[in-house]
Amino acid sequence: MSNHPQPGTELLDGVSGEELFSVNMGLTYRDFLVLPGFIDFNPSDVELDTKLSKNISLKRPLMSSPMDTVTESEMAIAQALMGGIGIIHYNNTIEEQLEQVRKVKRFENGFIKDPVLLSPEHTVADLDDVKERHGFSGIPITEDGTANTKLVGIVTNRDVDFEQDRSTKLGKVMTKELITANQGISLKEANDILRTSKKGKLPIVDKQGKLVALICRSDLKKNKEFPHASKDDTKRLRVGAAISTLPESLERVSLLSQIGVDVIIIDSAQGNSSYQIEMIQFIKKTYPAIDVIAGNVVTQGQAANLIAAGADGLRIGMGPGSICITQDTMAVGRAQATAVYKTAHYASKHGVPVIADGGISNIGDIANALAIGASMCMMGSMFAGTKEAPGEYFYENGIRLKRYRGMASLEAMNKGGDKRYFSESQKIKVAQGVSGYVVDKGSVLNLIPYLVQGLKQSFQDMGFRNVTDLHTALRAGRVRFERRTESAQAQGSVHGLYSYTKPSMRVE
Ligand code: CPR
Repeated sequence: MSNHPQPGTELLDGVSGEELFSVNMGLTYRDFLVLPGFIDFNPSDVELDTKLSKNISLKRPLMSSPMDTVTESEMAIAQALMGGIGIIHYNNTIEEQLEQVRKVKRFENGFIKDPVLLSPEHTVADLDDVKERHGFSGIPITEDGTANTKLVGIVTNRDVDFEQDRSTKLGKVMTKELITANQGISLKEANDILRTSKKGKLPIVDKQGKLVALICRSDLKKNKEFPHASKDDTKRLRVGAAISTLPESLERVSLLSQIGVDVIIIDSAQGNSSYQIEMIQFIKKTYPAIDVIAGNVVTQGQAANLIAAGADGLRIGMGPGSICITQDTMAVGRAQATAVYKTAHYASKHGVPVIADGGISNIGDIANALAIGASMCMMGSMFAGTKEAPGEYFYENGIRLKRYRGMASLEAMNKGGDKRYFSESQKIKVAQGVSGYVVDKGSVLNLIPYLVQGLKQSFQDMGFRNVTDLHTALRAGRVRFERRTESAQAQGSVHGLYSYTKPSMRVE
């Protein structure tokens, strides 16, 4: 640290955060750069530990947005395994949201907790259908095709490959002599059984013979270790859930608290409201063990109200989202870098971490957000289009795509997503976002390590080994910035080439 020029010395170059954001003009992440510092460590020495909220620390400053095309259980599991967190959206019924949270809390690495099931009454054609939709065979058969009844068999390709009549009932062809294991078995023990039995699948059953999980031989090779996984005190993965300020949220929070949700995000486009203040106070009083992240806000005044009400974290952003037309439609909002700096500056004095939410499309944006005071980066479009995002892939002009939509796009609002926009269920709905498509980005389990490696290299260039040092230096005026003119921005991007290949975010 002593190798950074100190304020007041001749070598001090660039401007401090305070000077950068003192102009009366909104800045975005592209409008400035961090000046390089001194390197005396490797990227692998960089620690990205950070705070999500007053009481929750995470190993990675990355999280996925509560949007119905971004975060359901599969995404939240992947985010938590990689050291961040996913926030389950609320564009669903209370029961549906609870089920998503439950799936994350019940997750155990290597154990499939809700396998596809069929009953003896289903036909070989039904099995073909499952294979086509999910891409796997080897389906456990229970008495009624649900997890509520006993396991009675298993059907694999070998049982049906030569079956001419696809209307044959599975009860006739399934294998009934099963090798099973009892609930409570460790992954290692289960793997040993699979290896010696040479079976493809190992059903795990409870005392009543009901199926509680399945282990697949094909997953054995894929089972990775996740040393940075975000876990609660009882070693379950962490997960958050979004709620609105509408009255139905009282029931949502009560049920979410019972199943162990780690954090609640009150999801409003403009969070500085009496509704939100009352909601924060209610949750903090009734469920003190749950951290509440409030927002969204972009000014210090807004932040002050929510912090005074008891918020454990703040979500920052009004209008920077990739799918968002709020600023055009409402003429209210703030350029995102200015919003993050100003609110983080205020919130840090109260020990409240802030989340930079929206408008992040590359590693540099993440690095900039952290450099100006954010403790976490929330992303929608970055994680949309991954394997773990809800929705099916489809092809357009030979390109593999998935849907990604704003929560106040007309499409999402018609499904209930307007809860964050105070629309009072009016008949006339004003869209604040759009619906579109993003390209296939592969798995989050590959994308996040790519983002993390890039971020560590960025920290090395800045000359900081961790987020705490970076934030301490920011407050002391030791992180030095420089504004970028439009021509500097053009020069900083690829230019002057006839053609080139853009690096892909799809990491295999
Ligand atoms: P990107 O990461 O895609 O740029 O932005 C995601 C963020 O956009 C979300 O976390 C949320 O705060 C915000 N958002 C979602 N739907 C929106 C609509 Cl319709 N309008 C404005 N902001 C939206």
